[in-house]
Amino acid sequence: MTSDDRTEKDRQLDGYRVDQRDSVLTTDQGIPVDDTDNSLKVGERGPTVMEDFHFREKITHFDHERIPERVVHARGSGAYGFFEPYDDSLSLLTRAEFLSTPGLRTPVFVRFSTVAGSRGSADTVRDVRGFATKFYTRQGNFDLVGNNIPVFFIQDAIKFPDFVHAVKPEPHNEIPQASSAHATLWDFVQLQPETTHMMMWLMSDRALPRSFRMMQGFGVHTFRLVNEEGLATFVKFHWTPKLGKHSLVWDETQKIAGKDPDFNRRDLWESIERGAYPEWELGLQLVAEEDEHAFDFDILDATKIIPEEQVPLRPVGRLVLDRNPDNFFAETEQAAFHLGNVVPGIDFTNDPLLQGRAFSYLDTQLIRLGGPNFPQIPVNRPIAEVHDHHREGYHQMLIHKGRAAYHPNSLDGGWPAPAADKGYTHYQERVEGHKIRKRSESFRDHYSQATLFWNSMADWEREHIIAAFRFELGKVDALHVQEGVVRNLNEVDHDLAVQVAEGIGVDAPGPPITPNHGRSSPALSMAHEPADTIATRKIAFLVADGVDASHVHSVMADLVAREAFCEIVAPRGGAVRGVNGERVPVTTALPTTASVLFDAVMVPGGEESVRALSQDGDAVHFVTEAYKHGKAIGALGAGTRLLEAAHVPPGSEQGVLASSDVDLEGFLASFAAAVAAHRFHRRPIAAVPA
Ligand code: HDD
Repeated sequence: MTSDDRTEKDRQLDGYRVDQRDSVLTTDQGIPVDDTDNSLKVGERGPTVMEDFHFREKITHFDHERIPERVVHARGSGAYGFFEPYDDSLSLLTRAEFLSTPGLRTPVFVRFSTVAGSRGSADTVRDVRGFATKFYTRQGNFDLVGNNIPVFFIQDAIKFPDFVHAVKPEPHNEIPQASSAHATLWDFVQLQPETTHMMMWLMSDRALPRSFRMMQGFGVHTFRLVNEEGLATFVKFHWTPKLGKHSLVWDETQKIAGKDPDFNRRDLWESIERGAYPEWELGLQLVAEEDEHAFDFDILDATKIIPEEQVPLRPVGRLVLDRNPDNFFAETEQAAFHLGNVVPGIDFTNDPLLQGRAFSYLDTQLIRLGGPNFPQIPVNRPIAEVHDHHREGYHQMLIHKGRAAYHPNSLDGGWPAPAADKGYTHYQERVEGHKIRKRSESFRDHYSQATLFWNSMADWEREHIIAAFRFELGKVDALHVQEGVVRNLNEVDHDLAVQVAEGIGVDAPGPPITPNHGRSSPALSMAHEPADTIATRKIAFLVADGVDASHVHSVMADLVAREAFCEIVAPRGGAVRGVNGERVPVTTALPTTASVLFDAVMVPGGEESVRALSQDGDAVHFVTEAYKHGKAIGALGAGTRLLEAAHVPPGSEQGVLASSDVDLEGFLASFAAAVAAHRFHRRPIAAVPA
């Protein structure tokens, strides 16, 4: 990146960066330290003396290094980048400059997360993923605190502590970690049918993203855009990944959780380090104020989507992440998102989930970051100027000059003064009513959209959903809870409920109260993703001594030209010997990796290499397991014999490409197409022992 490409936020952070190269060690007071390996003692064998200020300071700081983890979304990773609108067309609808100034690159920090697990939990668990974006706009910070699923578990924020207590590890034994497969969550779910739609998404492959870079993001709520005239338009925010939406399969995710618990974090970090910058398109669904009631659901209900077939996405700009943080704690851990951070031109609606969130996020930072001055932490600081009458508090970093920390004042010239027409003006919505604790009748239908989701799935997506329900409910040790969930599922789709019931061994339900309405929304399925790129897909080349190096070079050159990431995997590290004595450097040794960490496998030829691999259980398992997980497998020349050893049947329609080397060009094109297809879900794998 040249210095000209740097965002204003990046330049602001320079003032806080500390480069310790060529520096001597000092205390926090700047006193040079000559020895940090031995405490100050009376004689070589002690005792240690209290006056050792370096010892005291070092231990004290260490003792205080931890802060509370986030109460939800504790595990996450973040990156910086920018947002850029395509044109100025939104200027008619919103005062938000960052959405409508062509060429204006607004710096962003994005943090992706899981929800239920604690800070050290595995990345690939079945869970919702957080997708929180802080836009450092010239009009102040706007935080879009979204998820990778467009609906939520509950309709009213007052239910959030109940829901989170149910999904988190159970309170008596703190089991299970980072998993919804336990009785308390499903007990809550069966008693709170508003969760049904979200549970359909959670049991789908959406909860198992292959990469943060390959998942959608959603603002979830209906917000408002407000223009210069004060006129509002309802809006839903959608992030669509440039690399397409892709998921892992459940068996794979469980294995990755052990092999590489940092799988998604590493993927984000490495792709940015390699210059393959993740990118999303921002799309908006816009609904005129007068159409608020034009739908058969309430647009203020966060358990509902607006089907894209009804209100198509309007593409408005792109988000690019191009820089990893320098320090995880300072930046990612201390990043404080707040749904209440909006800029002029973006406003709230009366969605009761949204209104409650607007309280919770500020509140939580006070305990997590230790006081009201957390907006001064570098990652949280706006690039817009900040002037206020707030004073003091823990960790105050600013030296406010002047006498008058109040408004109005005459002693400091009345400054800082209200911004008049440049200020944030709340949308002047007319509201009236009785003060009541009640849910709107318009929020009552909990099943129609769950059915819409189910109806929109491809057959393999449905199989995955059924398997997920069977797994999760199979872990529930209370029969009445299992039965309660099946009863709810029956109102989604009878066949779904019957299949889940059969799998967990409870009685199949009778006919539902309301039969399946038969409608679908193709946009909800991941089966229609274009298979047009293999960029950043990880491909393992399985090799041993005696490999045909020309196969390695020609196939790898082709895949790299298509922007794939290739690694040479061999029984040991270092290098292997090619068939003509050449040195082929090894990227990863088999004992340190596994097929689950790759998207595809390539087996080059070379009699000796393939013979060795066929007798190596790890190598054979690598191929068998990749087959089981639906991944593209290629083999050239003698390499095809490793597929035989792994009992993998060749067949291009199932993504297994074995070639005798005659038509390399044809092989390369078909292999790339198979990798781009991501997964082959129709393979007969029931009996595959991997
Ligand atoms: Fe939340 C964190 C997303 C409902 C209360 N939430 C948090 C994060 C994301 C979301 C992505 C992590 C931010 C980060 O990376 O630091 N939350 C959502 C979405 C919701 C939602 C999309 C529904 C549409 N959340 C929600 C409700 C409440 C909260 C209803 C409370 C009434 N959420 C919090 C929190 C957290 C949080 C307790 C924990 C850590 C934090 O805020 O900073 O305030």
